[in-house]
Amino acid sequence: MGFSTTAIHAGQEPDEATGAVTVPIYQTSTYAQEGLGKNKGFEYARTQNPTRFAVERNIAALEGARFGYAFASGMAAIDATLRLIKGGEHVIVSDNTYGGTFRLFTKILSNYGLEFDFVNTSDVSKVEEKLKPNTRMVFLETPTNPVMIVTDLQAVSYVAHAAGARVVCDNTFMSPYLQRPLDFGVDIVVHSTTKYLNGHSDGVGGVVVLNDEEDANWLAFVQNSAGAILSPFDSWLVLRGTKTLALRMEQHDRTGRAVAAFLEEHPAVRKLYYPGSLSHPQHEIAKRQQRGFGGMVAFDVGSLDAARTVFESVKLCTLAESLGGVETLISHPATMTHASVLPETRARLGITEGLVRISVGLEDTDDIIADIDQALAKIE
Ligand code: P1T
Repeated sequence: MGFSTTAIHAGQEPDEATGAVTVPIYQTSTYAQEGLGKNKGFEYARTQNPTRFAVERNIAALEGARFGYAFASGMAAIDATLRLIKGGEHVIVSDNTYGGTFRLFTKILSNYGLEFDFVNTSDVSKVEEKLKPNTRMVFLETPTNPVMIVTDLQAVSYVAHAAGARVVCDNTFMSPYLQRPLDFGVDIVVHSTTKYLNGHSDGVGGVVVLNDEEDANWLAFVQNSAGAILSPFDSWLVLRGTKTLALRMEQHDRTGRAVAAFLEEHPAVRKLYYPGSLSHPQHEIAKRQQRGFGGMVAFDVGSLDAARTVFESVKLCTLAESLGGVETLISHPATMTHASVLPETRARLGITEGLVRISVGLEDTDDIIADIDQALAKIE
């Protein structure tokens, strides 16, 4: 079956009781039981909820996975995934990730004996160098937030598996329409559903999908025991979102290409970060493992003053954190999403004070470009 057919139908049968074609929002905390130990498979809503089950099955199908677990946020999904690692074990992480991921690993999980090494995973030899006998996970983001570094999923999976480590990929920037990491040997995919999967900037959520049954059972246990579940309403919003995922991603991708081409030629733009550009260092890898390049584009205008001018001059683009929604959002990684990353790391990665990130929305392409054009023209 094709992607959109799966998106519209997987995990969703017409409601048995009424025939409702849309999975209802089962807004209940508990379920009546017929007798002790006699129930319909639903006991308590932290453990089981039909709306959440539907979105979990839906996203698992889109990623080509057997199991899926939905959480209250992308960070909750990542936190649950790291519960596969025990104190004394080692994790290799892409050195540019969403700032919140870096913060969770370095400020919280490292207090519990988990050991982290951050490397540029676009260079597979750097991953190999850091592998140790106690390495149990390689955590990738590709393309990375916000400087769009691309990691070769197949090459890293190969070396990690040879060393007995699982590979996790945060696929938030691509969505399963543009990239399916499990097809390249990755073991576990995480998403912030807050972004493209929901797609409308109206819900926070996260999901983990995977094939390994033992790891899946542990994640289900963590989901129920720690309890950071996705609510029925938010599950329903994500289900509504994935139905149009293919159409939305096609348009995000089209406009992303046009915006990047415009920026690449603009004299005020010192550097462009976009894997679709022929000058991107991992352009060929991106072409091989992605169906397109998506709607995320970052560019450097050289100084905080210039960036501020852009933020204060845009009229259509909205200055805000987050991405992947229908409206174009523009943000300043250095002070917003990546404020918790050490200044020297930010400098090394290119997250300068002049870096601007755009999540191109679904407005008309010409309107988005015209807005950025008039804002860039205000830079002195
Ligand atoms: O915000 P939350 O749903 O908890 O997701 C966290 C997260 C995880 N992974 C990636 C790649 C992300 O980009 C995010 C959240 N990112 C933003 C809020 C942002 O503006 O980049």
